[in-house]
Amino acid sequence: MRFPKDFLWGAATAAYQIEGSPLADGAGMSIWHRFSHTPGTILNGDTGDVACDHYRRWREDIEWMRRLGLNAYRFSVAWARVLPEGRGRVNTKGLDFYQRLVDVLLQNGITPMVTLYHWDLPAALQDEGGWANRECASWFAEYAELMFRALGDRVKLWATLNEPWVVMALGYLMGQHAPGMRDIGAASRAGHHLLLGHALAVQALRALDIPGAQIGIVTNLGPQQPASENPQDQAVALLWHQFINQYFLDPIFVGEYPQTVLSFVGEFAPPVRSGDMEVIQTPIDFIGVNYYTRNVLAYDADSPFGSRTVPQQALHTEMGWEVYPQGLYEILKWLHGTYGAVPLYITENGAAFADTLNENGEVDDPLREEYIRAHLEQAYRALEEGVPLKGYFYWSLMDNFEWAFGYSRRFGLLYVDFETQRRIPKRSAHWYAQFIAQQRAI
Ligand code: IFM
Repeated sequence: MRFPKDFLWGAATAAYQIEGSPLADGAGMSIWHRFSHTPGTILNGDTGDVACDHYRRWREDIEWMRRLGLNAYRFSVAWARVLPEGRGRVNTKGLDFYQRLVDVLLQNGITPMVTLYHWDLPAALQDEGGWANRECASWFAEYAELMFRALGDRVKLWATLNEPWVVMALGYLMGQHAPGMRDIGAASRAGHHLLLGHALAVQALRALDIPGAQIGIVTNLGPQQPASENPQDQAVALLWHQFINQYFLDPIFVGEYPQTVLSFVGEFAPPVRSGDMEVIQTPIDFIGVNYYTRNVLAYDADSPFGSRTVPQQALHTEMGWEVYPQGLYEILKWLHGTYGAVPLYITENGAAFADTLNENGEVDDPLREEYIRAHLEQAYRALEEGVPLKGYFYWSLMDNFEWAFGYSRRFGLLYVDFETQRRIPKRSAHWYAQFIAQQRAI
C-alpha cells in the first residue's frame, strides 16, 4: 500500500468522551452531563466528570500523538464551554482551552480537524426544545461562527455535525442517548433542524471567506444488506440503506429526503419549509465517513421497524458489531458513485475489544491491529479505484467514555488506566505508528 504523500493519518476523539471537568472555568452544563447524572441511563452509573482528564492532560495527549507520528487529530469543541447558555455570553476561558490545544497541535505538525457538534448540546438550549426547535439551527450557526472567528486562522478542516443520524435516532427516538427522548415527531423535527443548522454553519464559514477553509459533515455509514433474495428482505434492506446512508446526504447533494423513508414515516415526515432544501444544498467540501460495521437484514413483522438484523458467523467486537472490513470499500465506492467527486475522509473507524494489561504492563491487542490493517487495505482498494480519499482517523486516540456503555468499551490506541490516568500504548498503537512511519517514508 502506498497512500498519497499528503494523506492525513490521525485519530479521533470527542469532547464529552475525553475531557472531564465538564463544568470547569465557567462552562455551562451540557445535555450529556445532565443525562449521565440521571440514574439508570449509563452502564455502571458512569459519567464524563473525569473521563480521560484530557482538559488538564491535553499537553501529554498531544505528546502521545507526536510519538505515534500522527499528522492529524480530529476532536470536538464542547459548545457549552464556549457559550455556557448556548448563545449570547462567551466564556473566554473555554475558548482559550481550544486556542491553546490548536496552537500546540500545530507546533507538533499535527493538522486539527474540528467537529463543532459531537452531541453535547448546552442544556440551556435543550430547555427550549433542543434540536426539535427550529431555532436551534440558528443557535448552532452563531456558535459555529464564533469558532470560525476564534480558530479559523489556524484550523482549516471543519466538520459541522458528528453522526446526525445517531442524534436523531438514539437521542430523540429511542432515548438511549441524551436528551433521552422517545418521540418520533421530535426526532423528525430534530433531524431536519440538524441539517438546517449544518447548512447555516457552512454558509457562515463561506461568508467569512477564510483562505483554505474546508467544511463537511460526518456521517455514520455502512452497508445494509438483505439476508436473502426474498423481496421482503430486499425491501427492508433498502429502507435501512436509505434511512442510515442517505437520510442526511441526499438532502445535501440531491435536495430531497429519500422517498422510501418518507413513505415509511408517513405523517412524521420532516417539517420542510419553502426554501429549506435550497439552504441545505449549500455545497460542502468533504464527507466524513464513520465506518464500523454492516447490517444484514430480514423482514420481521413482529419487530418495531418490520425488520431484524441477522447475526453473521464472523468476529464481533465488544459492541456486538460484526467485523466486516470489505464494507468500508463498499461504502466508499457507493458514496463516490452516488454523490460524485466530493473528497472523503474516514473520520472514524475502530473497534472495542476487552483489553487488559498483562504482567509486563503491556496491552496485547492483535485483533485491533488486524482490524486496522484490514480496513486500511479496503480503504486503499477504493483509493486505487479512483475514490478521492484524503485521510484516515482511527477511533479513538484513547479509551474513553463510550456513551451509554460508560467506560466498559475500550476503543483506544492508548489504553487508559482510569484509576491513575496513565496512558499505555497498545500493540495496535505501535503497529499503527510503524505503518504511518513507513507511509511517510515512501
Ligand atoms: O464513541 C463513538 C463516537 O462518539 C461516535 N461514533 C461511534 C463511536 C463508537 O461507538
